[in-house]
Amino acid sequence: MALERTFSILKPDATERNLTGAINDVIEKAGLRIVAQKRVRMTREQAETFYGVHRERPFFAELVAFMTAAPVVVQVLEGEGAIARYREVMGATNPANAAEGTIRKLFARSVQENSVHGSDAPETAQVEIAQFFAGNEIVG
Ligand code: RTP
Ligand code: MG
Repeated sequence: MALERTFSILKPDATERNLTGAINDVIEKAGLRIVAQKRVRMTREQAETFYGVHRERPFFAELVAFMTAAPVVVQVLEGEGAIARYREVMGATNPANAAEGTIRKLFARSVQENSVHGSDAPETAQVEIAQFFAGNEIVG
């Protein structure tokens, strides 16, 4: 499998509870390397762009409000098959369905406040990374 990069967000429910170190520990123990990381407060415009694919969904307004309510930590993760690997480590979107040992099983509060985001495909990973990081901010 090829070395790959994925985009990750430690969401407001995670930063609020001071869980960024605990989540990074799970990420690193899973064999993913954090090659870029910064703490930001997402603007409404950034959140609306980021979740543009969900614009017509009933939870969109609430999701944007949640994502902008407190700081997030945005990251680029690198590893063999990093996109699929991170989705596996995150667990199901709804923590009630997440497997034991996954980040969402361990930490998520609800289907919305589910602690982390991870890209779902190479194309989205590329777009999402470029929304938050310049090339020289990623050090592999
Ligand atoms: P993500 O994009 O954050 O990695 O999560 P995902 O692929 O597992 O979930 P997705 O379907 O893309 O939904 C994006 C985020 O929207 C919130 N959500 N709320 N209230 C709801 O029914 C609902 N469904 C999704 C979650 O924060 C989810 O991660
Ligand atoms: Mg998604």
